[in-house]
Amino acid sequence: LDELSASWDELLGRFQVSTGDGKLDRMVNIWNQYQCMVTFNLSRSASYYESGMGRGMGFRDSNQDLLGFVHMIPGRARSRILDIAATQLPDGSAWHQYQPLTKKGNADIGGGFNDDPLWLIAGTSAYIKETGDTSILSEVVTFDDGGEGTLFEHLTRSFEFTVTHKGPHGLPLIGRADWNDCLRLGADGESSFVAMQFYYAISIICQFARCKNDMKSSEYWEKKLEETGKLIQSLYWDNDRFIRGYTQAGERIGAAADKEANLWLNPQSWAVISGLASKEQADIALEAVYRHLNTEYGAVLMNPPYHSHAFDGALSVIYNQGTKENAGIFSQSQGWLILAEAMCGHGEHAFTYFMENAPSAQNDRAEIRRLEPYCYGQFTEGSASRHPGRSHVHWLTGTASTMMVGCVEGILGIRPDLTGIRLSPSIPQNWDCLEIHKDFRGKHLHIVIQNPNRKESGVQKLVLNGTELAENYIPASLLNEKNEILLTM
Ligand code: IFM
Repeated sequence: LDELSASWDELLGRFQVSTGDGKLDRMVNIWNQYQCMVTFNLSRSASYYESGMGRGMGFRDSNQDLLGFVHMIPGRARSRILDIAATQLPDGSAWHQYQPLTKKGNADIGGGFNDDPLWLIAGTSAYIKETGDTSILSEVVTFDDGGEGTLFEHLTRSFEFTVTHKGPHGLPLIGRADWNDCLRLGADGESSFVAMQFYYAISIICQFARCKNDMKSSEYWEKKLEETGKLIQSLYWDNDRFIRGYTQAGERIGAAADKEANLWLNPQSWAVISGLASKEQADIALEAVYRHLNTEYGAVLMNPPYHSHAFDGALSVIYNQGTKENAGIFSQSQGWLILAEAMCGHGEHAFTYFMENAPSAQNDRAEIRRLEPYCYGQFTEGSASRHPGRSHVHWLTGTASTMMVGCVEGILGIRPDLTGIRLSPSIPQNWDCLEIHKDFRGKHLHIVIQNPNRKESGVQKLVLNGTELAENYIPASLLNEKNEILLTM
């Protein structure tokens, strides 16, 4: 028992925070990390929900599960990325799921979810940013047909797949569906979620080019980013919100004038996360979310729910209003929302969203939530349901990972990039001091954040091992074995 306890102390000790808020600390320090380990190990596969070949490790899911786990055991995240890449099809597309035992794509489930390939870029980028290990890009990995190429080649094919699968407006096709399994826009349907992932992928390539000091390539990719951004903006921004997509028939989904589902959560948060939204758009879109989607248990996935005006591909209409993808509070999306709010410097909102949905904040309403007060479930019933606040599908969700990123990179503002780490906390104003311990690329960081003027974001001063830095960024090359970091907001 002592050994077991010591091994968890060591694992969880790689990231610890003390904010003064016990509910947040308990989630981030213990239970969230524990659930990250569970989802990393089991994905949505070898769980109580296992049903033979009908399920496997999700291509998208497993990439997402990495994001909150990579700091714990980077070596395992590395092998997982290579395993996932080995199931990729030669045209860059992906089987939607693969079997954990054979590590082969599951043909019974098939492929065609066009968000899948782009998650490989996001997963790999998160691994490299945390570890600095670019050697992973040179690893040779097979494709599903037995051909092979470096991981970098796999990422290129993910990218090329999107480039060669665009719809009538020149925006990425959704394929069978995107992150939202219930959204079927048809063969020519285009998804703003995939478009934003695509924009994000190009921005990652830009960062790689800049980091290599490859000015020519960096200029090329910056131009691509700008062109793509303009196109997405012109077709998906609708006054105070980003719409969800275009159906095959050219119908806009998620526009303000729609009778149902006229505001969707994910395009608003992803517009910020991807870097697409201007500061003004981000503030407006997030305010719309707060006004129209937020509830005391978190923000619903879209509103109003589908009932009488669902288009043909709106599969979520089969769910009761306020549940699952039909205006339920999808837990994973709360993490993205927290991250987006924090990236905009809205510490109060970021923390409010965290508390509304945090398992540790539900102890006094367990009879409503009906889920263990330490783990996330897939969704909580929204305001349109007769049981608002009731939660479902415990453990089997990518939420722990997304929430870990929302809290650590978002609220606490610890944002590693290719060459170092940016510190940009976005916290509630009543926090006056917090302390973080983090292992980073084999070194230890002890970060103290002081907030004497009760700000929700903004950095006044950053001192690394006694030396004041020019901005809120620490180049990895300046780090010692042990580092004392003092940030003043
Ligand atoms: O994104 C999916 C996930 O892959 C499986 N569960 C439902 C989510 C939203 O549709």
